[in-house]
Amino acid sequence: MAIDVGIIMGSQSDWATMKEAAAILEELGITYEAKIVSAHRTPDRLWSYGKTAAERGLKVIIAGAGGAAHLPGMMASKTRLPVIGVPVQTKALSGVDSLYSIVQMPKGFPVATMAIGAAGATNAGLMAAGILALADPALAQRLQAWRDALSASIPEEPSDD
Ligand code: RP5
Repeated sequence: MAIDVGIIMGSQSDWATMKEAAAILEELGITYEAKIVSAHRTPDRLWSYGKTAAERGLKVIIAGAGGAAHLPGMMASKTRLPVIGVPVQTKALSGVDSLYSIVQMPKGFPVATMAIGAAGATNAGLMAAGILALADPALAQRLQAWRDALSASIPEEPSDD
């Protein structure tokens, strides 16, 4: 089966965050793979992943990393596929370090940068879904239904419970 989304992360420790992206992709019926690809610890793996991503048929890459989070930007430099960056929350600087490392890309090599942490990972999955839905009407319907259900779950009045 063709895999549409590549979820990559700098470390095993990022999976607790990045699995939120995997969960939403699964919920929406989107195929994905999840790999540990570190810009600093496995640079050759990063290079070959980026070099082959498009020819392997991936359509979107979600890249999460923390601290000196160079993985999303380096991946964007190596593939023309859209790269969505997730700043992982860190202990030392709460993920602001990750955010700053990912967001401020030079002109020409964009990374679509999400919020810090789990919300960012979920939104990365939803952003990937939105991109894929442009060419997949059935997925567009599933995504719309997901959004409608979320809206319907929000009460109009606050409660003490
Ligand atoms: C980054 O360093 C990873 O993305 C991770 O968020 C952070 C810490 O990695 P570990 O020391 O937990 O492996 O490269």
